[in-house]
Amino acid sequence: MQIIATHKNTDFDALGSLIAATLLYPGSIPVLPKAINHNVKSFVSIHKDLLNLRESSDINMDKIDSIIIVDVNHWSRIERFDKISQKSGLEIILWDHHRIEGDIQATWKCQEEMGANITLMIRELRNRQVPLTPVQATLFLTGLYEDTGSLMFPSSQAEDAFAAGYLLEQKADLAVLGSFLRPAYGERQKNILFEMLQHAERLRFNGYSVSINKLDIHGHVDSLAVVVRMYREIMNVDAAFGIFSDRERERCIVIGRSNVDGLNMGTIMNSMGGGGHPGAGSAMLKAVNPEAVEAMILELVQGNQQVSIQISDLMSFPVITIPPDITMEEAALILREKGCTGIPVVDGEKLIGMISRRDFRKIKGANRLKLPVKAFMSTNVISIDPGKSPMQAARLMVKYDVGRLPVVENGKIIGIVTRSDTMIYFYDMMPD
Ligand SMILES: [Mn+2]
Repeated sequence: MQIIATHKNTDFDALGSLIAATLLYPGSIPVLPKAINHNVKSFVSIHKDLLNLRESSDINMDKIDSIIIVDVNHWSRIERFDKISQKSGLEIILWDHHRIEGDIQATWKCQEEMGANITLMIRELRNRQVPLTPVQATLFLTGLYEDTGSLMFPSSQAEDAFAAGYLLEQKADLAVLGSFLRPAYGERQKNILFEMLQHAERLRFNGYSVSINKLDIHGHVDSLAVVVRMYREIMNVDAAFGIFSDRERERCIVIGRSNVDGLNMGTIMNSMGGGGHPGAGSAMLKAVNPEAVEAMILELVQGNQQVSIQISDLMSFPVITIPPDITMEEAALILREKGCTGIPVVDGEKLIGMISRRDFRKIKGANRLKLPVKAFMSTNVISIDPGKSPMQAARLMVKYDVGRLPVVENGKIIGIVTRSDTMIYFYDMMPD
C-alpha cells in the first residue's frame, strides 16, 4: 500500500500537494492529518466528495510499504506516521520546498527551495501533461498564494509565478480562492487585536523595529496568525511576535510575521521547535512561561541580526569633507573633481552641514562664489547610525529627498552612504 502524508496544521500548500501526489502516483492514498488549518477545514468540508481523503486512523500501518511525504521534511511534524519511520524496506518519496534540512531519509526526493511546495509538483504534472480540473487548479493556486503571500514573500521564486500563470490557464478560480484565503476575522480576533494594541511596545534592534506582545488566551482561538499579521501592519514594524499563552493547557503559541529579509521567521521559529517561512512562522511551546519565551525571542532576534547587512557594511569611507570657511568656488571644484553631488561640511570632527549641487542654484551673481560654504550649506543634516539597515537608509532618502546620508557615530562622521550604495544592496550585488 502506498500512502501520501503531509504536515499537521495542514495548510493549502500541504493539501494541494497531497492531491497533486494522487495525480502523480495513481493508486496512492492521500491521508489528511486530524489537525488542519481552519480555512482548509472549510475547503475540505465543501469539496469532500471530490477529494477522497482518508484519516490516519483508517490506515493499517502494517500494510504500508511506500510513503510519499509532501511539504514537510521532519518526522515529528507528521501525525502518526512517524511510527513507521524505522520500518525496514519502507520506500520514502519526498517532495519538499523548505530551506532547512530535515530528518527524513528519502529513497527518492525532489527537494528544492521554492516559495510553495506545489510549484515543484506542478512542474512534474506539466512535464507529464497531466490534465487538471478547475477545482484542482484552484486548490493548487490557493496553496501557492498562501505560501508565497500572493507572490509577495521574499521566498517567492520566478518558478512560483510561472506555476501560478499555468494554473490560471487551467481555469483556477480567483473568486473561490479569495473566499477561502480571506482571513476569518471575527469578534474574538478583533478583541484579541484590541487587547494587544493596548499594551503594545516597539523595540529596536540594529535598525529593525520589532514588537513582541504577550497575551493570555482561553481555549482554542482560530486565525491568530491573521491577528498577528494585522498587528504588524497597524504597528508598522518590521517584525511582530504574538506570544499567546493558554495557562490551563500549559502551552504557548508563538506566531511571528516579518516584512524584512534580515529577520527570517522560519529560522527563528525553527530554533524554538516550530517552523515557517521567511515571512511567517509559528511554534508551540509546552510548559514554559511567556516571559521565558519572550527572552528566547529577544535572543534569537538579536542573533539573527548579526548576519544581516548594516549601513556600516555599505558605506564608503574615508569621507571627503570640507571645512565651513572655504569658498563656494573651491567647493564647486572639489565636487567636480570627486564626481559627487554633495559633500559634508565639518568643523573639526563635527558634522555641521551639507553642501550639494542644488545649493549652487541659490547663488545669484558670480562674485558671490567667493562667499564661504557656511553661507549656503544646509544645516539640518539628515544622518544615519552605522547600525541601521539599508531599508531605513532608503526610507530616509525618500522622506527627505536626499541622495546621500553621512554615517555618524558618537557625533563623528565615519562614512557616507549614497543612493547607489543602497541600490547595490537591494539588487543583491554585494561583493562577497
Ligand atoms: Mn508549504
